[in-house]
Amino acid sequence: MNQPLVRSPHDLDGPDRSAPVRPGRRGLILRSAIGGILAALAGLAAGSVAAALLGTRQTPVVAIGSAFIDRVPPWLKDLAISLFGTNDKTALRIGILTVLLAFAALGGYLAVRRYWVGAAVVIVLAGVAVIAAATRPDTGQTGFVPSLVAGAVALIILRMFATRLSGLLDQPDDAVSRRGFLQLTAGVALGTVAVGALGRVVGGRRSAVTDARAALQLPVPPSLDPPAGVQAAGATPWATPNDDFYRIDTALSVPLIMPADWKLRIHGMVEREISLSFEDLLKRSVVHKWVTLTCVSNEVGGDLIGNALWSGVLLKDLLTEAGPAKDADAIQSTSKDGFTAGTPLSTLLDDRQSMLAFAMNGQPLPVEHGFPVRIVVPGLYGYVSATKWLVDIEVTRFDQFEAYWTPRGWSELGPIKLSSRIDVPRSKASAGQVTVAGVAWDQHVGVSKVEVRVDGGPWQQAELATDASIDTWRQWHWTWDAPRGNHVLQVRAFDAQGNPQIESQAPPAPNGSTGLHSVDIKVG
Ligand SMILES: Nc1nc2c(c(=O)[nH]1)N[C@H]1C(S)=C(S)[C@@H](COP(=O)(O)O)O[C@H]1N2
Ligand SMILES: [Mo]
Repeated sequence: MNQPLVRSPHDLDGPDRSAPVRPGRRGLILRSAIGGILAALAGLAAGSVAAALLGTRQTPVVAIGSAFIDRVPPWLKDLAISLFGTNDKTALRIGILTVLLAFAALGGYLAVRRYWVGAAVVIVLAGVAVIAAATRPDTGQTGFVPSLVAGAVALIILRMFATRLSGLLDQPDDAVSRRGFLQLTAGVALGTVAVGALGRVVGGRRSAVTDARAALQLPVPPSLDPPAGVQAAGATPWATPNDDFYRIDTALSVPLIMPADWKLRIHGMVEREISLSFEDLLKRSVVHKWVTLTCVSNEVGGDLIGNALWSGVLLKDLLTEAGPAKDADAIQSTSKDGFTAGTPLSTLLDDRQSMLAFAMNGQPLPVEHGFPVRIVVPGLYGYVSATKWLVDIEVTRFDQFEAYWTPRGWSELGPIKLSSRIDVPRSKASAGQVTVAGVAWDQHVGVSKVEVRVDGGPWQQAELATDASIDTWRQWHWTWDAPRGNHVLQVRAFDAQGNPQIESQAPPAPNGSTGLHSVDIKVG
């Protein structure tokens, strides 16, 4: 009754523990682990089909991953971004799958000896996924079902493996049991692949949304070309193509919204609630504006920044129509998947042209960038303003709510900090005339000067490219007569009032990194 759970009946008979594991036993361990892993994979495949049929994104892996993302501490999020960049989501999926399968292997090993002990491992794993899915804000009523289905299928298959393999416990070399295991393995593997393929066919929601996106006719900007003179030779392209635009969000699987189903409610401390469909939005007067978006998680010298031509409707117009109460000071914007941002009302009502954007560089918003509608506020980090897959705006007061990142260690307010970056050279150069170039930004304040220095020497003024507006980044370049050897290049910017960039180093949390970008250059 009280023997350790992992012991087999052999152990009870008192085998010599110091004896080398018999080949038959090692084979049993391997087979039982394979059984556990296949049971889990079959469950996951069934869960994906269930998710596709129900039209939910909450497969077991997505459910666990999303719950994980909501709970990870800021330092770990930053570490993930710096290790994996925009691939952090793929890394998380692989990580979760690896952990799940490792536990499943253990479950398989245990189940052969005592089915219910192995089954308990599967039940706990499925239970975690069910709870994770059920506590998501965006799962609706059925989000937990795929995890439930996955758990049930995994249990059934685990039972089949346990039954087949238990024969090998007493007779490790029993040919009939071995053949039974092989047949079951082949059957389950084939079944899993077939069910997985079915899931792909059924999961047509993504293609329905991409088709609807492709079919949209949106107001076209007068020109997609950057204003004249904004590009400095050698620097990053001033206009960031949609495919190269950084992506940061908590959505492990992107919300899929059909434009025809999209509705936005503007409510709360207003005189008149407004409800808008996508069609209503397009009927309103449209603005096109270049705005540089920046992520608060951007490290000094990092690339979580991009500049695009956004098209949309002014929030100022909509909010004025709704009539905010005098003592309201914020909006809380909510995404389809439950993400929220808190934005000062003043930044939406002033002249900076904050907007509900539906297009990016003349294209409907890419699905990953918030299709069909997101917010763009010049001058604020994305986490306090740029809600993608927007579905709700509540006019309120900062003392009435906490947005998504606030209880997770980030400041309530997130104005972008003056910063600058060296784009070229990054590591090597040939002796002689070298173009040093990069970008500087201080959205909605403006950049007035950029300086570069070599090896801690005197600051030298760089040449600034044309300024498109105070809401976009500004490019600069400087010609360096580079001598051979190892050198350190540094850059610093000044804002429109002539204030220099903060030189002391600070990490991204809680409200944006500071410090000067330095690069080590080997001149040969
Ligand atoms: N729905 C939703 N919107 C979101 C986020 C999110 O996690 N969920 N992240 C914000 C953050 S932190 C940033 S920096 C910007 C990034 O926008 P992008 O991915 O289009 O570059 O989106 C903002 N909008
Ligand atoms: Mo961000």
